[in-house]
Amino acid sequence: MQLLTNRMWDEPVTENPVVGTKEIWNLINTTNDTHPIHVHLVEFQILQRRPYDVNYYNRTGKIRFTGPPKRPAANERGFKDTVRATPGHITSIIARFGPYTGQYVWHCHMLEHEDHDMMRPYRVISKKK
Ligand SMILES: [Cu+2]
Repeated sequence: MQLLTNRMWDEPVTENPVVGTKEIWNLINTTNDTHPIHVHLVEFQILQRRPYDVNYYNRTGKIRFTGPPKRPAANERGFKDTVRATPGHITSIIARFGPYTGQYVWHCHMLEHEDHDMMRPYRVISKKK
C-alpha cells in the first residue's frame, strides 16, 4: 500500500502548521509512480525537485542526493494546488498556511491511491501565545 508519511488516513494528525506562517514540505517519493499531490486550503509554489538515492533512504532513513536540484518547468512556477511528485525525487513546495485554522486534507489525486490510503489530515493551528 502506498501511504503519505507512512500513515493511514485515520491515524493522528502529524502536520500542524501555524496559521499565517510558511512551511516547506518535502515530498519524498519512495515509489515507482508519479503522484499528483493535492493540498487543500492553500496555494503553494514548487521550489525544486532533487534526485536522491531511494534504496539508501529506504535502508537508513537518511537522504543522499544523487544530483543537483532541478527548477520546476515554466508552467509550474505559478501558484499551484497540485504538484507532481516524481519517482526518485524529493519535491519541495512552499506554502503559507491560512487564512483559516482547522483541519484539512492533503492527498494523492489518483483515485485508487487516495482511496487506499494516500490521504492524510493536517491541521492549521492558532498562533502560539
Ligand atoms: Cu498516488
